[in-house]
Amino acid sequence: MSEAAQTLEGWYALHDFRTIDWQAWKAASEEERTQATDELHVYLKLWDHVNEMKQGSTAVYTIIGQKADLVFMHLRETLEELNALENAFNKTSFAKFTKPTYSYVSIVELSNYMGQPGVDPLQVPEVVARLKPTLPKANHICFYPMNKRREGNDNWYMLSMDDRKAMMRSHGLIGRQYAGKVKQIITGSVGFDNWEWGVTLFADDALQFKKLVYEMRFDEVSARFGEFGEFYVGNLLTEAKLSELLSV
Ligand code: 76R
Repeated sequence: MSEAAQTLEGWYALHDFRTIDWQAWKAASEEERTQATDELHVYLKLWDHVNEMKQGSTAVYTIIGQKADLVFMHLRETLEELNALENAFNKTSFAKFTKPTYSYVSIVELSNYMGQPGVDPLQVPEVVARLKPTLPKANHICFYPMNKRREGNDNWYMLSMDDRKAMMRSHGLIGRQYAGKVKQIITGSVGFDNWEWGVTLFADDALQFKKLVYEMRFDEVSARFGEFGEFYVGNLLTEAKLSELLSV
């Protein structure tokens, strides 16, 4: 049996994708719409407060294309909290005008492939900060789930630790060239959801998602072992953009 990578886990993650039922929204009375919008604002404020208190973090983006209209990405200490906030949102009068389209359950994960021998990662402040990150207010988000292949000679899980380390080093070196342009949050989802990882990227310039993901396709770990789910790309939903979005 090959050696499992050691992983560190941080906050649990829920990516909650919704579409807006525009027909119902347009058919609703002005009063109903105002109440729904006000309730949504209350939740956005509440989530901002959670961010400020560093008890979790929530990002809200609009999604381009027909897979969804909105994503709420929530990071919290426990699955109970994620479940509670999902249910609380579902009970709002705004939720009545949305339909769930996709969700993803995972946990912020760092693996030890790039770790320094003899250093306890939990004593490194940058590592601890990355496990419980405040989600950035970048202009754009990109999310997709992925697996590492397990087929014939391309079985990631049968490779030695040294081989995997070498490939992850090359992966990390490509990633580092995008430092300052793309922020990645890797969430592990083995045992929680249908894929092995969620990849969430944030950038001010959405084109950098394409550049980074494309460059990685040529790198062995993605070229041989990467299997990908559906891609979602979105724009930051600010308070001003929300009013614009919901005005009919
Ligand atoms: O954590 C670190 O920054 C150390 C290096 C590193 C690890 C261990 C790293 C760096 N990643 C790691 C793990 Mn990554 N990453 C992806 C994708 O589309 C694709 O081809 C793959 C999707 C992107 C775009 C990306 C970006 N990474 C992982 C893992 C877990 C693997 C395992 O445990 O087997 C996955 C699934 C994964 C996938 N990676 C980086 C990036 C970027 C931008 C970096 C540099 C981060 C930085 O230095 O700030």
